[in-house]
Amino acid sequence: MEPRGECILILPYPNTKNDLFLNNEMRLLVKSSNYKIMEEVQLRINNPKYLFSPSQLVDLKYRIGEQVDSIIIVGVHLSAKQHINLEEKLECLIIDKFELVLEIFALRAMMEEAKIQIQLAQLKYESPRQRLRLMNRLSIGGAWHTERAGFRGTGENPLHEFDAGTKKREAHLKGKLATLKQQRVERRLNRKRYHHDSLYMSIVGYTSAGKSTLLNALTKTNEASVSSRLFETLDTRIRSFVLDDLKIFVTDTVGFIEDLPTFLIDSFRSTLEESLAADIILIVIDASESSLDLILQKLNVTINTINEINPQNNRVLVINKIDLLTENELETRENLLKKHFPEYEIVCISAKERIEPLTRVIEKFRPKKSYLIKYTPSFIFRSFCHEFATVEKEVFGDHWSMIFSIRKPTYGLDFIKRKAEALQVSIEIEAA
Ligand SMILES: Nc1nc2c(ncn2[C@@H]2O[C@H](COP(=O)(O)OP(=O)(O)OP(=O)(O)O)[C@@H](O)[C@H]2O)c(=O)[nH]1
Ligand SMILES: [Mg+2]
Repeated sequence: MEPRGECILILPYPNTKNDLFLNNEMRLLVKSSNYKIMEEVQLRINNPKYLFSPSQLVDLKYRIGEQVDSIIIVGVHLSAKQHINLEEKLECLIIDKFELVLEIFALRAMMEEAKIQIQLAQLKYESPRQRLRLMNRLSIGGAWHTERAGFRGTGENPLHEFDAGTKKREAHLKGKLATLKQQRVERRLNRKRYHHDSLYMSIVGYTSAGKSTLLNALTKTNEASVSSRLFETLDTRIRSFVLDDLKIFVTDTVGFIEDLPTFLIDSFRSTLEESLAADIILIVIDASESSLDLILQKLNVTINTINEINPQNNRVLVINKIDLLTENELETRENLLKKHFPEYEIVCISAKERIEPLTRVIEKFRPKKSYLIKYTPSFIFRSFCHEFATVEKEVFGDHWSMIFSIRKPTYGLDFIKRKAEALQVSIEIEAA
């Protein structure tokens, strides 16, 4: 990707460990969006109107100098008012954390639905700022002046026109999204109709945890784009693969980050909701993070986000990138996660080198199929069936019968038939 320009990065002066973490993440975000950081400045946030004190602003202005195309990236979320105030004081382009994330999202989205979701989020972000700029140009300074005499009811008020334009555009984008959502729901229903006995899985996790690498490993392709840049994946594409005779559909999802704007999550809510309505959620963790705290922090961000959308589903914690760990490091990390999340199934893999432990876990979630079996009375055959399958109901008469369920019918039914033959028990089996 082409470099997008040079910038001065302003980060809040860190007071806590979390501030350090957020600042670091901000640097990665800037890198991922291809701005070149010319200078990094750490400042104290101590002014609600301009964020920074007058003397800090003077200093900043001095650093920018005469460069008209300067870009300042601020590593926090700015309110619309703060944004415009800073823009006017420093007379240059100011980009805050929201805007940067939106820019990255806009660059990476490939599918139409994601593109429109981002346009909607951009509209929600941009319109209050545009409105303020317009108000300043009209020198009316405050919202209460918008109804002043001369404008009222004439339809000439530029602010009214602006608001109407924004509403119209929002309605247009929402309409497009509704159509695309409908098409997606229809596709899903069709898929469920034709593949009702398949397994549906979704891969979630912090950005760069290795979700797309895992998707490629499971489907034995290289279709999903993999990169160390943040937010590489934005489109929730569905792919399928076969494990023994079980067809599995799997979706890769947008990665999460700490502090992701809620309106962005809202924009992606319907696609996320659909992905998270899966039979299994694989929560991928980058186990090679520099500290245990960081692993837990990133995992909590993921779990909190998915809890908000769908708190009930089978979850597997997938400890990834174990090829980068020593045995001791892996043991410590695994024990830590077991202690914090005793209710989750945990599995350790390297999406790059070895995913077999995960396929074994997926087997446990293979949907069961039910069958009715009638057989000539035999205690030995009956106890074999009890051991081999889950017996749901039994009836005893001239013939004995039971309804049982198994996970691997192709293999399981054949095994039961062979056992009956060996015991000279005559049987009839049909789907229940
Ligand atoms: N050593 C090692 N690197 C891995 C492994 N899995 C993924 N990676 C690397 O981690 C980086 C991120 O991988 P991705 O698969 O793009 O991560 P992601 O979770 O899809 O990221 P986003 O789409 O940005 O949310 C890439 O550089 C991968 O090559 C692994 O098991 N071992
Ligand atoms: Mg990805």
